[in-house]
Amino acid sequence: MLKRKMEGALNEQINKELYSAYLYLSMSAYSEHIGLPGFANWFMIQYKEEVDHAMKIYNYINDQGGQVKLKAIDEPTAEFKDALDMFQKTLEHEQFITKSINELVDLGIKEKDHATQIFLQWFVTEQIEEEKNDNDILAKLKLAGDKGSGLFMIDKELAARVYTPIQTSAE
Ligand code: OFO
Repeated sequence: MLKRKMEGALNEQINKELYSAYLYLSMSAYSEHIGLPGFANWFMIQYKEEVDHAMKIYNYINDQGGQVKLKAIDEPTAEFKDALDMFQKTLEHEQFITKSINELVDLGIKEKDHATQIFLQWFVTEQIEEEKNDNDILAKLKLAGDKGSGLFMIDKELAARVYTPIQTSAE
């Protein structure tokens, strides 16, 4: 059974995950537009993963007898300077999501909601991986350069990323 406050906070998180999806879809479109198909692939997979994150919370709210309430999703920016700018914005956004997940855990502790605390552990771990991936790609972009052959190599590497659906329900 979900308490009102936690239900509201989880619904907010669904909105943040769907905004994340929308932001990365916008980056995928921009990458396509500037001729970087590997980056477009990477961000398209990121988009799908964010939808999975939203659905994981959506299913949890339902499983716990709560009510999912969807809110409007903000418009993401469509303008980026270059590949480096996209990944700087990606890392910044993921740091914001990490903060948001940590606040949810804090609320779980305050409300003595053990089930939600355990549920959120998956997201705590996921955020470590997300930030690490973004930092790794940012480091490569800074090292190899975000132009010419360096950028071409990174684009080829990002083209190899494959989407693996995450488990979004308890069963
Ligand atoms: Fe990018 O992890 Fe969800 O938002």
